[in-house]
Amino acid sequence: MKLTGTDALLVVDVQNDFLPGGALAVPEGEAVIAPVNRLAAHLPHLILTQDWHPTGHASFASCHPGKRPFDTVTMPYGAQVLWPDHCVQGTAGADLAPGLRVERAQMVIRKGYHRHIDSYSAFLEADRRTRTGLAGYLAERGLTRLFLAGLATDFCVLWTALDARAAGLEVVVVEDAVRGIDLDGSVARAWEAMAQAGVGRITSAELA
Ligand code: VGL
Ligand code: ZN
Repeated sequence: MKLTGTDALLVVDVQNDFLPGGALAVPEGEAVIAPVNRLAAHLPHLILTQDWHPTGHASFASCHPGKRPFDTVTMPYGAQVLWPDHCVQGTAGADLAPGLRVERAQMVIRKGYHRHIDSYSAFLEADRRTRTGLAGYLAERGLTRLFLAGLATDFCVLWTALDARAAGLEVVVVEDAVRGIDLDGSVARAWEAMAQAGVGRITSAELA
């Protein structure tokens, strides 16, 4: 696929807590690192996200007496899956994976830092009102097509892809550079929802 100066690679949440041994390990999460590194060296623009929660974040099961990780609760903004404590600001689990070669990154968007609001999407938090600033950044820089890689396919990649489409961007997910958590078929549903929204799919070999 031919790339242009308005293309960016967005690497979602490739952080220690989402890798084997981490607090919320995504199956085969480490497999995204090699393709991400190849793409990161190749795409004209590189943007990263980091899940970045304060201690006691409302998405943590530990903050909901009687609840366990992967239970669902109702928050003021709707349903919320509860997670093990993960990606706490300033901890090793929140660090980018040590094998990532992303020195070229021009922007790092942190999300999920409001104690009472989760944010899977890199654009819009779970209240669907609070903006991260990423849409404005992309607009100011004239970046109109996003290639998505990272973790997890069925949560942060999915929501980021859908919100990017809603913001009028072209979106292509690099299928071998993402992995999912997969709660009750959520990975298959994520691919369907992204296809419905006009999100493209490509392999890293077609790009770099
Ligand atoms: C994520 C669950 C909780 C993700 C972040 O990066 O997909 N999933 N926080
Ligand atoms: Zn999180």
